[in-house]
Amino acid sequence: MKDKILVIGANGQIGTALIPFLEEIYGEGNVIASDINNPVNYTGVFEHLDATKADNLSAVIKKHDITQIYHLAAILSARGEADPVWAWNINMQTSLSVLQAAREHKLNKLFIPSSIAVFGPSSGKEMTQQNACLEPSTVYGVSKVATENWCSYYYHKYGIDVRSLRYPGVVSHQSMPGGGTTDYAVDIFHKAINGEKYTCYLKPDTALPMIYIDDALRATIKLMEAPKKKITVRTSYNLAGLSFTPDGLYQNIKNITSSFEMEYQPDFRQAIADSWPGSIDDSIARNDWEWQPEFDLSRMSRDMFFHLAKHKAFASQP
Ligand code: AKB
Repeated sequence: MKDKILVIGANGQIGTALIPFLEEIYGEGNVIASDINNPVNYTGVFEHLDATKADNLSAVIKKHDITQIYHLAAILSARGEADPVWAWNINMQTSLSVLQAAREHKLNKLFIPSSIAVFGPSSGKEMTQQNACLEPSTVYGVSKVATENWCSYYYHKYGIDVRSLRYPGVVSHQSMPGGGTTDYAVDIFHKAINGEKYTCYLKPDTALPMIYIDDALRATIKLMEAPKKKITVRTSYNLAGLSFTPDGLYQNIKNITSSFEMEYQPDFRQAIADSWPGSIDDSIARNDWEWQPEFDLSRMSRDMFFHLAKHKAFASQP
């Protein structure tokens, strides 16, 4: 039987890019997109779903004979700080609904991502290890530490094959991120392509772990398709793409469009960024399922420009 995949949070930054990728692998009719908001341009099968409601989730699973779920909905680091209890409730209720549904409906596999936000000041700043101390500074990070442990619990207690990656900041052209601390690395390209000045909310020398969307999607599928015996981490795998600072990215973009200007006005997100690592040791992912990123800073910047220029030309067509 072919797998039928439900993507929760399909309108978000990763969901928007992942769905066409999954459709290529599993076939269009076998990927069901779902989100709490209706999609703008999506023409495939879509379910309006509030994943905090376990009954609604169960109904969608039954209706489409779902065998796998990619649960991508979450309140991210910066947005979560405005209302920590609300962010905790959404992040935990959705993750627990998905884990419980996997058990009830005997799903084959689950993907529930984590984030570099699980790390905090005590985790170590450079080449942060898989088993570093997890004392995060944001409610998003706290909810992801808890979710990682629930994933491990469901695997060991109930045999649910749930897999996870600690995503760094994702840089993508398909849609805008929302509510993260790493969002500047996407916003900056939109300003540059429109010939506008960018005001960065982080200091110029703030190094953060990032990953280009093509690498993030490849890592996700590689993890999900790896044989079960290769998966040695049942909380969440450290994952690295590249690391850069706002100034490094600015200089790189200036090589493509020399008139681009940027200024700095750090805000509350600086403290979040300062609590995170500057780089990640992902050697366990490299050993277990042969992970290897392909995009460095200049390749990523050129690819972002290429795609955003295409979107812009398309949008301005009569
Ligand atoms: C955020 O900035 O909150 C996210 C993340 C690193 O998980 N992009």
